[in-house]
Amino acid sequence: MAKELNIQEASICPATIQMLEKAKKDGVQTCYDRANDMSACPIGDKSACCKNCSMGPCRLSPKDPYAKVGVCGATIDTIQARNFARMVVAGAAAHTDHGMAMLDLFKEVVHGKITDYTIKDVDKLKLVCKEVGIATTVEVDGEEQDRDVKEMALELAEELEKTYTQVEGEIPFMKRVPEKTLENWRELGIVPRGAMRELMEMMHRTHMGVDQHYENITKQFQRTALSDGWGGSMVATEISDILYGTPKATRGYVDMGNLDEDYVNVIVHGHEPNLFESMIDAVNDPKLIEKAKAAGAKGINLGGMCCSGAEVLMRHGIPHIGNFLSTEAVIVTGAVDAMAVDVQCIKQALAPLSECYGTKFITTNPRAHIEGAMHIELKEDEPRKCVDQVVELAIERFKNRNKPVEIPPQKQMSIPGFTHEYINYMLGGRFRASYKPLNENIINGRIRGVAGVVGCTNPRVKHDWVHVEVVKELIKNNVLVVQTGCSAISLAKAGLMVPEAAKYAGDGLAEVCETVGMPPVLNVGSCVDNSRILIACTEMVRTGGLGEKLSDLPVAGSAPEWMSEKAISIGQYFVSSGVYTVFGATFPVTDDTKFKDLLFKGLEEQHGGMWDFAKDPYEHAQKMIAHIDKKREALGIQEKKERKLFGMEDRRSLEMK
Ligand code: SF4
Ligand code: MSK
Repeated sequence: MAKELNIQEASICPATIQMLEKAKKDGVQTCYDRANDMSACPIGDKSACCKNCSMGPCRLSPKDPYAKVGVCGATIDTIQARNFARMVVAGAAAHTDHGMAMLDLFKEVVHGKITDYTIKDVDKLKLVCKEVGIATTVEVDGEEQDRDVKEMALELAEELEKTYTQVEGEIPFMKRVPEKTLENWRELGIVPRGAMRELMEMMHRTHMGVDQHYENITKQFQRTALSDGWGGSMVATEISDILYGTPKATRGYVDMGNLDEDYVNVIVHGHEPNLFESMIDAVNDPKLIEKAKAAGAKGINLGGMCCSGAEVLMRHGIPHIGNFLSTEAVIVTGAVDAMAVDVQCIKQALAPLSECYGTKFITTNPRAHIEGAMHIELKEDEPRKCVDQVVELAIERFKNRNKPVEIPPQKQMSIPGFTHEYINYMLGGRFRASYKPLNENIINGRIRGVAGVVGCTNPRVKHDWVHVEVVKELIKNNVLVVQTGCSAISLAKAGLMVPEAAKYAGDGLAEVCETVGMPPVLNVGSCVDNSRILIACTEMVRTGGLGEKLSDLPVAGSAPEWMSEKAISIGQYFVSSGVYTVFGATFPVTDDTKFKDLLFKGLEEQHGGMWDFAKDPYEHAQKMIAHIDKKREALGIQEKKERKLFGMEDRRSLEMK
């Protein structure tokens, strides 16, 4: 007999709660019910089992971890290090494959073989070229001139391909890493050579009977994670900006109230921006709008979910309908006429659930089919074939809607789009773009430090609640928060991504926000855009006054409700970059083991970053604040100095960079 789900305790999102009540009445299940019915396996939860060969599977006791070993003799430290490494590999592979697909697309666009997408942001192209050492100008008759865009783009594509395929050397974006941090990685032997090589070697080393020392396994999974953060993910972000434009602060609405019963509602869910960019063209096509009107609709309404949604929310202001734990609830509204998905974080349950509500559920990526879903492949040389068909199916479903529609009213305004480039501009203006005001305000103590709060939502904890409480506690204590992914959507729904939310911040942070006109919680995009946080941290080091290494900065990372292997890879590349990182919900290691000690203590000696865990949001935030204070102390800036706020005058007086 299934346990009764306490819906009011499952989430703090009113729209999701309303839909969970409706699901109950409709007799359908969601991940909340399934998590409620099925307890997590206590051995798997602590990574104390191994099924790497058929002499096992072997289960060790998480309560008495050194009591026994696997059939081959593998200890708890080896087993959990291998399991952790494989999570890093899966997460890093997801980002890397996404990045490589973006690079393939970029090459085809530059060669003119794909014409539906173009290079939209030439400035960004030049900036990335410069960062990896590619010339952007050429001397003609003694005069310096801009280089041909196609020529530059091809050279950049060739250079960035090394991120994936290089077998020896350092990946191109190592040129961005602060010198002292890079020196440290070189000494430790964790500079990534090329993502494919790191992923392959990691899988080899976790095979039965290969690498059986947790410290050596840890070294390789750090290298693998760095090939994601400073490689696969970073390339995905930069190429997306070059092709589709670098986001700037913009107005964008979130939550289920953005669905409209009178319109044909189309949702895009997944991670790669191509599907969404083409869908924007389709829903704005007058012919398709006419068809929708002929079917009795007022028009076509487009919304996003998960990271596909997060990207277009900040790039185009397209509404975001719900984060990972709301994706089923969105279908339960009965208002979704079609949902097109590509890769990552798409619950298999969406297919049968869509069938219950008559929603057309369409997979579009050759790498991700789902049993029960219709598959219409998005071919990048003719993307409109796929997206137009999705819209036609949505119109057909609208015409034949035969289920009651119930749309929760919640609709919240937010200001996303705080990319590194925009922060630079926001703080210093067009001609004096600079991080100097940010560093100054950290040094004078108005801003205590910066926290990256990211990651998924997970039905094992109260949906959105941990994210919101962690962030509120941080800003109350003058910590500026930057966010990505589903976590950003939790805070946007809670109304903290508007300048008026400065009222929740401590006095110092509130004054800076009011002076600059920014929210205390900044949305920087999707999961792969965590690379933007690395770039922002690098810029803080470059600007000066806050140390020489990334680990000197008064910053901390957090994923309060994480669930995916990608989150482990992200957490690891932050830790290996020198950032203290706290996870909530659960942590996949056994307590009182040497491996846990290494992750939670030993790594700090190597490069300044380490893992931590706190389920309680207030403890979680306080741990981050304590770390930030420790770094301030080490920098000698812990004493609050006379405040210095940067107004227009100050900005004008800043030296040109
Ligand atoms: Fe058991 Fe060792 Fe095989 Fe793992 S590799 S299943 S610990 S025998
Ligand atoms: S979508 S990885 S649930 S953040 Fe990127 Fe959200 Fe986590 Fe997926």
